[in-house]
Amino acid sequence: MVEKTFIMVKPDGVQRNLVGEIVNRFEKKGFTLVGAKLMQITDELAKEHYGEHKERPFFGELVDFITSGPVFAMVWEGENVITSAREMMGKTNPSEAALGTVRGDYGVTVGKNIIHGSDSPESAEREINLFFHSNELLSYNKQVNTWIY
Ligand code: ABT
Ligand code: MG
Repeated sequence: MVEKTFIMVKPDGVQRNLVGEIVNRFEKKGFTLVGAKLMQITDELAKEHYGEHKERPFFGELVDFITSGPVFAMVWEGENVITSAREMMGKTNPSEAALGTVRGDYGVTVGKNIIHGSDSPESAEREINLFFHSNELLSYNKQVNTWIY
């Protein structure tokens, strides 16, 4: 099933020049980029985005971290992209993430784990709507998709 997911290079990934590397991995995998922007997350948006963690002890740090610098927000499309992207990212804690995943290859600690990806179809819809206006998402055909599907 063709789905869309929300992927974000976090402030640490932007500062460490990993935007290109991450975009490259998703492009080479065969997914289609349908929206992207460099942005500064406000306190309000951060609290909304991480709402499910608001009772957790690390909530304050999480909000401080995600608003500490620009992030690169993206929407990617493709078959099973929500689950595939989570696999490409690796486990939440980079010290447990497999080599070959973004977090396994580039991360060390859970507090700075480089990349975010929606964890379910419901989160994907919620997060895409939170970060993008519908007119920022494009629908187009790529010739190469005939060699992927
Ligand atoms: P996100 O993509 O940031 O949502 O990470 P992921 O979905 O893999 O993991 P979850 B469980 O959603 O964690 C959200 C952020 O909270 C941080 N965190 C999590 C901690 O700092 N300590 C913890 O004990 C846990 C469970 C990691 C995630 N983000 N960052 N940065
Ligand atoms: Mg999460």
